[in-house]
Amino acid sequence: SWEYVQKEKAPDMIHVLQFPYNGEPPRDRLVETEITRNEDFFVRNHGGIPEIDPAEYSFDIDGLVNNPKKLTLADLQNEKLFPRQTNVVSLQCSGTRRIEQIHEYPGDGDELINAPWGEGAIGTARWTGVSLKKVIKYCGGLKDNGENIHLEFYGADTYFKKGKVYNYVVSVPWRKVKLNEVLLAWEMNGKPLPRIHGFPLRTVVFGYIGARSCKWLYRIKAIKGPSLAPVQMKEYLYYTPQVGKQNAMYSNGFSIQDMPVSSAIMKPINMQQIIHDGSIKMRGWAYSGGGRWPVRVEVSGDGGSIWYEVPYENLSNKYYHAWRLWEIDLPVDAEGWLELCVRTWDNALNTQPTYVRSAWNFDLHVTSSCHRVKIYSIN
Ligand code: MTE
Ligand code: MO
Repeated sequence: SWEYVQKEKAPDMIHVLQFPYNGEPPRDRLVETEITRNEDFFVRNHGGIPEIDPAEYSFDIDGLVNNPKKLTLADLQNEKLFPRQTNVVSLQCSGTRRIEQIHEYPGDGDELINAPWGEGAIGTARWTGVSLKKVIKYCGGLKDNGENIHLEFYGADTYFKKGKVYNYVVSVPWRKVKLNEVLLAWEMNGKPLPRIHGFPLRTVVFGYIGARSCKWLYRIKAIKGPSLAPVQMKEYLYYTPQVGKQNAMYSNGFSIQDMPVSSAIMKPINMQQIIHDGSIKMRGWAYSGGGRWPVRVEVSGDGGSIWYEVPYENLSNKYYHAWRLWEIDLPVDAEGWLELCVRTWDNALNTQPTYVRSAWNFDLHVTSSCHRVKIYSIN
């Protein structure tokens, strides 16, 4: 992997895990641009990076489709067969901000796979490809009218867990695909997908956790119900607070699909000393999954007693499936240690839990509580 990290990623990526490679960009740079540069986009891998020769490449669509097919990239890119689609979509790993849960609940989670992410396991790109719905149609549609059918995605990478080797396999329900919200993408921001992001082809599932956006795609299988593969069944689960490491059963976990509303302060950063004249510039991102979008971002300089609304014109463009960047000059009189925080409301008027411990999931996925940073104010 290291070769591709050096070739395709910015030199100052924060290496969250060395192998499998997991990395996120420096906080300030991530919120400089609404569309994340490819070299700054976070990387989440379970295993190595497969080397696929695009000339040899094809992928299979089989299972409960009427006419199973093998397609090449040239087939997908043939505009007589499939209309091309480009969407601005954020991908967010459900592990974003896990480091806060690790601090709150030391010992929880799966130390083999849970990378200690900060606020940078999210990024936004302009993805180009074809809608999976159109490809299914080209295969004569689904059997049984698509009733309870999931599309299972196979990635060409392999990973180890507890001494066994697995392929990366996940699934999404047909009702998601039907909305044209699952793209088979070969371009990221107008360039071929970088190797590290799934070259030559990946799925991009809008508004779902990043895990369903399968890189290095080589097979799509239509099946009844969700995939039984371990990534789908045993990872990315949300448990009730009564469930801990000792009594967890995978069947008690809720399989996370839509991301909830969340946000983060990317500037200033934790423990920073700030000399100012009565206001502190704050910047960050706000995002909601499931086709919802941020409509109100509020910040506080006193840990959440008094909230200031970020002026609406200080939110970046609205898309249905992407983050909005925000900035505000927060009025601050106080000197000394202060807790800055942010919370976001989406268009369904969902907002964020107050504290990390307001929403405990021992599996350490989804840390969507108000994001807090401590700063030292000198006025
Ligand atoms: N696809 C394959 N084949 N293997 C993986 O390890 N990781 C998933 C998903 N797709 C993964 C994968 C996870 S958990 C996330 S969050 C996203 O890819 C991250 O996409 P990125 O690395 O392009 O940012
Ligand atoms: Mo992820």
